[in-house]
Amino acid sequence: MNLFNPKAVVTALSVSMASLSGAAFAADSAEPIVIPTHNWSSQVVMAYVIGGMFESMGSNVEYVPADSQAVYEAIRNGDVTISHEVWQSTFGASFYNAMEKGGVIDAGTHEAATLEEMGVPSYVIENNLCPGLPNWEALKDCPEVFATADSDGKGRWLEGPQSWHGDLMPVRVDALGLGDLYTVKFAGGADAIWAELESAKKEGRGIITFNWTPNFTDAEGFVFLEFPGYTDGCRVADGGDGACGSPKGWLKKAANYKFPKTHPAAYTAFSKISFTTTQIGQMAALVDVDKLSHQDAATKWLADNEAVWKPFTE
Ligand code: TMO
Repeated sequence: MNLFNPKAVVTALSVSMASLSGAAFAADSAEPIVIPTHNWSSQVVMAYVIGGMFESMGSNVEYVPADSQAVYEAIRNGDVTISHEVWQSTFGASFYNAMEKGGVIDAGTHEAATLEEMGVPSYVIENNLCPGLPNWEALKDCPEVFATADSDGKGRWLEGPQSWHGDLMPVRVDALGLGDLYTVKFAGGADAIWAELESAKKEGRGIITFNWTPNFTDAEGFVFLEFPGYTDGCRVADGGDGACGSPKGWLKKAANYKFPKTHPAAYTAFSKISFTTTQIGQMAALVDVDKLSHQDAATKWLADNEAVWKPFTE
């Protein structure tokens, strides 16, 4: 630069000021991005996976255990920044309610399609323990196959924790006319479902549990029961009689409406994130099959899958 040429000095100054202010506009806030953790494995591993991605971009993150229904209100009022696994069947209503009140935005949809439904391990079908399954009507002829010590002689549906679905399944059992034959028991947590599936398998015993895909069980053989098809409005909460199965649904991401402004780079990365059925199944399997901690599972997943997640951050 020729310091004796005033025009060159002015040009150099304005260029450096422009890039300075450009940097100021693009920089993400140092305030932590608050990521919720819930009570199933892929969600917790993915929390640390996404947190690790944000940290690789220079952001600060914080993890908070949160109820998986109440979290949408917490996102709406800004206590929590994002939700990275919004499952249509269980949480679609809470998500849309919070959006309608204002303060929550839809940050895109994962590639993975979802199903959250009652089902049986594949050996139940292969060994013909209840002929006609997976069609739900076959259940009418074999409640005793699914009876347990605590089920009063009825067949048992082992549902997940009540915090996921509320009374959806007890209502469904009655709506389908199965109330005299089946009873719904709620598992204390996901681990109780996996323990029951394992012991039933050892004994070759019939068992009906709630389960979902993507999950580690995709690789092990689990068959979802086929109920009358889901339609908008078929559930009691939506004005219907409840005699329907779960939707073949979406898996979305949600964020507080300020997130794009406070953390534009992290928000852009978050909006690009799209995980597949295989990737989400792997995240769950690292914990539920390989028995890693959630944090170690995320560290391993990030190390093994840089080609998947790096492009989301660029
Ligand atoms: C919300 N869940 C995936 C456990 O169904």
